[in-house]
Amino acid sequence: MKAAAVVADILKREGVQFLIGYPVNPIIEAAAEADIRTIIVRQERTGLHMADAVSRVTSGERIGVFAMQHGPGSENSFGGVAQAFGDSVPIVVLPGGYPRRLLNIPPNFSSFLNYQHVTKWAEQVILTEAVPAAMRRAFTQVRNGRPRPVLVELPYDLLHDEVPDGWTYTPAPRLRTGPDPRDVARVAAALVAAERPVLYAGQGVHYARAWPQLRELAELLEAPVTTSLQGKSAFPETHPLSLGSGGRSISKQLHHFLTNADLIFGIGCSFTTTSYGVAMPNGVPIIHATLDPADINKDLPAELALVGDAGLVLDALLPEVRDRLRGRPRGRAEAVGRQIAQLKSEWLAQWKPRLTSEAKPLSPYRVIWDLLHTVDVANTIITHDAGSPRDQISPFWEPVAPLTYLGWGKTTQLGYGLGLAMGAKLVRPEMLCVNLWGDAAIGFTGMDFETAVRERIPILSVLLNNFSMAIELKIMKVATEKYRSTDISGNYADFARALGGWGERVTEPNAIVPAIKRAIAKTREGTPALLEFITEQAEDFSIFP
Ligand SMILES: Cc1ncc(C[n+]2csc(CCOP(=O)(O)OP(=O)(O)O)c2C)c(N)n1
Ligand SMILES: [Mg+2]
Repeated sequence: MKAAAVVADILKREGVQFLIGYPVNPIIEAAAEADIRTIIVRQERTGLHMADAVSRVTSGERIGVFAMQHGPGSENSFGGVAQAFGDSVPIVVLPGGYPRRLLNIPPNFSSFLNYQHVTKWAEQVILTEAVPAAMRRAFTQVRNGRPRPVLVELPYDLLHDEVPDGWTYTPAPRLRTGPDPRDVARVAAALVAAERPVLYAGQGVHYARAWPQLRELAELLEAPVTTSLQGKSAFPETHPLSLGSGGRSISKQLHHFLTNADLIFGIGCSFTTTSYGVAMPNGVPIIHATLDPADINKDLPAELALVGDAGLVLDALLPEVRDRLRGRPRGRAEAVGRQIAQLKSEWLAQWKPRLTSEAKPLSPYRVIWDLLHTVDVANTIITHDAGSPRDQISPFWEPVAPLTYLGWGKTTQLGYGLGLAMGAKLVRPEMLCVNLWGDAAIGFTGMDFETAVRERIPILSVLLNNFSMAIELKIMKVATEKYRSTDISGNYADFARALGGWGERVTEPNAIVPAIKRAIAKTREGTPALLEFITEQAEDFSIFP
């Protein structure tokens, strides 16, 4: 067998159903021959974002794979891999390489060298007989430990050469590690002793599918729960103990409970310092449970720590906590729930004028509020984009089911949301998959709306067009006044229609809901839809200094 066919065969054995890619890479042709659906994008970055969503939405049960050509293909893919690295998403990246006689000669781009900093594992294969072992290493790395991209660079000429007979391949296992029982006992004691603990869930809970255990722990401790943006939807935000998610903008109840906490328990999170995560208050002791020991004491010192898969950590903690409580709830839940409800209603009352505004241009908050109350939230997967849309939606969207909000932001590439929604739709075709973005964001990856049309991936794209990079207005005052440097323009409803999708421009407040309903109906017929809402250049966010 030729090396390209061996790679395709291995992908199939690893359960890969779609190969997302951009030519030229002989693996694409070999995958099609092996009946793996090939999906061709308009630029590499979106394809990587789609592969990223395949892994995210399946908790890493299925791994997103992307293949591209050597040189320009690999050079142009950097953003997509870097985003997956920043947000710790396990994907397999298969760049072609220059033919071996030219492989490491400048100025030829070396994926092996250039991707070192944004992958957890990168390999360059130069012998056909080494292909199966390289793929085994890549899949073992991507399935285990800290989720992050892995890369195997396969030179163009090598992919056309024969792999000697006799090669074998066994799919890589997914192995979990558990915490030290002595530390589990210490953590359980500290959690039970705390008067005002707050649980903070990261995406480790999603990858471990440890949602029931998280909920059980919260209910046992009668403690409020928040999440990182990446962990959003790990806990139902309609639950009486939910504080909503962390992010740049947050709810009043989250701000209040975090500030007044006497202990914060982070589970499946990195506690990385970021502008797009809620900051932990100074001086409050932290217990840090995470898969990756490299995160312990990294940005924040931990009073106690547990290293292990979030599911195994919670499985170990639950009986220890239960023992210490001796089966007797302490009767805190009602008071905590009441206080959350009180703060939440004050907060929503404060935002109500924005959320239900009749103004024109539209309030972006009104669009989000109407969207939230028109879709079937439990059967919708939504993602934000970089810019104001992220900070406008994340505190107000209340997911009720796991992995129905794809949150991100350790790095924040404009245009990421489109590929995420498309990748989500590939693996969850029964769900309404939505990306919410601004008019700067669509400038980066908008052309791949054509991919959604051509490849029959009927997503709903919600665009807030304020003809501006509004989030930059405050920091680009002179450039805006003198040179209109934050202005942008475009008619994106026309653009969507020109690419073969459904497109509507909405300017009236009472037209928002009917347009959403028509667009959802179009997605059900198999047509991707783009709703372009003409919005004001809002600069208000639910931010607590
Ligand atoms: C690739 C990339 N370049 C630059 C940025 C910095 N950036 C963040 S948001 C933004 C402008 C966002 O404008 P838009 O999408 O229209 O949203 P708005 O704030 O206007 O609602 C910029 C330039 C980024 N996140 N990603
Ligand atoms: Mg804008």
